[in-house]
This record gives sequence, C-alpha cells and structure tokens, in this order.
Amino acid sequence: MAALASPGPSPRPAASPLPARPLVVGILNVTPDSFFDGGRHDAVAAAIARARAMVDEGADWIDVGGESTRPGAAAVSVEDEIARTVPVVRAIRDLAPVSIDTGKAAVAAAALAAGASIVNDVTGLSDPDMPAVTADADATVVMHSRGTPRTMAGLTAYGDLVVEVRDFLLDRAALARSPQVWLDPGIGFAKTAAQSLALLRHLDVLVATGLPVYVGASRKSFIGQTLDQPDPGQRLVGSLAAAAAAVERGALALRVHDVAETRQLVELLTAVRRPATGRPA
Ligand code: HH2
Repeated sequence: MAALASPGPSPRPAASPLPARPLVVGILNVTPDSFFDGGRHDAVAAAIARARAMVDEGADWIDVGGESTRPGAAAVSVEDEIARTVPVVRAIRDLAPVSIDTGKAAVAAAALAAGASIVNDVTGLSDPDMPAVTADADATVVMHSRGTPRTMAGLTAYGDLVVEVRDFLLDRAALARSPQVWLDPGIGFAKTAAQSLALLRHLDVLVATGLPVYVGASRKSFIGQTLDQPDPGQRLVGSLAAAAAAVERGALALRVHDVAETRQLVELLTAVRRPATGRPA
C-alpha cells in the first residue's frame, strides 16, 4: 500500500485576480520608527494580533514592512529587515495574501520563501536583483520614488510631474516578471503636498495605462499639511477623503492603516456605482 502523502505546509492564499471592488490592503509595519504605527507591532505576537484584527475588519491583503520609509528614517540592514519580517510573514501567511514592503531583493526573496505572495517595492525595482525575485511572486507593486528616505525631500523638481511618474512606472513595470503588476504613484515620496494632491487629482492618467493602480495615502503628511493636522492621529477623515478620491478615479487597491473604516468607504462607493439588479440606474 502506498504511504499516505504527508500534508506539508498549507498552500498560501493567492493574490486575487483583478478585483470587482477596490482592495483594502492593511499596513503592518514591524518597525520601531514608522511615522504612524512604529513600535506598535514590532513584537511578533503583537504583529500577528494586528494582522488578525485587520483581516477581521475586512483587509484583502496584509502589507508587511520592516523598514520605515518616512523622510529621514534610518537605513536597516538586510539581516535586520529579514529578522523583523520573516517570522511575521510565516505566522500570518494563512490569514490572507501577504505582500512584503521592501526595496531589497534579498528581503523580498526571504519573505516569498516564508509565504508572502506579493512584492511591494517602494523603490520601483531599483535593486538589479529584484526583477528575478518578482518572478516568484503572484503580483508586484511598482511604486514611484526618488532617492532614499534621507534625500527624497530635496528631490521634488519635476517637469510634467504626472507624465514623469507614469513613464517611470511603465519603464519599471516592464522589468517585473510576476503575472500581475500594479502601479503606485508613491504619494509623499519625493513629492510636496501639492504634488501628492496633483497625483491623486490626475490618477486617471495612471489608470489609462490599463495596469491596476494602487494608492498609499493613509495618514500621510500631505493630509496634515492640507488640513492643518500635524498629528497623524488626527488624519483619519482626511485619509478617507483621499481614499475616496482615489477610488473615484479608478484605483483598485488602497494601502491603509484604518481597515474597517476604509472597507466601509469602499463598499458604499461600490454600492453607489452598482445599483441593485432591477432598479433604475
Ligand atoms: N507608503 C509607505 C510605505 N510603503 N508602499 C506603497 N506601495 N505605497 C505607498 O504609498 C507606501 C508604501 C509609507 O507609509 P507607512 O508604511 O505607513 O510609514 P513608514 O514608511 O514610516 O513605515
């Protein structure tokens, strides 16, 4: 009699096909210094609890990051970033699709091996080894940025901002080898508040490329500057307004800290767009 096959690790949930409604991506920063949730989930148990809570609140993906990218943040070594992220990825891989938020190919590879299925690269695949790593991912998010967290605040001179961001993203997206590639304008990365607003205003230019568009505006400083709210804790309403603006222009994924509230926003906007069958539109 043939031996029973050992069950092996459970298959990881795959990235969804392109969604019927915008996806809500829950942010899980396992860092001591992220601008909003730094230090809250840097112990594995706390990170797992936060991931479970976000899935219960309706998160479609969990985005795990081990290095803060806020302007001026300190660099983290590959070893430290792997040590922060991989145990968490391994622990939450069965809860929801997991993306790894990194610009380092070695970190992305370690996270994919641990059960992540999506690469979220805030450097737009600047690491020459990253394209090969994305071949093992179900999806890649390619984000526009310039410089590093230490230098990006001084790198905000553009000609035609929206066209430059679009062309950069299309160039870098062509390098990614995963079956699904998302474009992200990189709100707040080497952008003034006015430029972040302009990218949201003209998000249709990215949507017109035909690639799905991903937006991370949650609690960022352009909201604080626009609404005179220096405390990121006071930026929930502004974040929801930014999310609504992105959805109305065609974004298909929102990277957020506030999952329950954003999920309600997405469902309401989706319901407004799609009246119940049989009702006049
Ligand atoms: N923003 C941040 C980090 N990763 N990834 C994508 N694709 N798009 C974004 O806009 C984006 C991102 C920065 O926000 P946060 O993770 O909340 O803070 P920190 O970088 O301080 O950890």
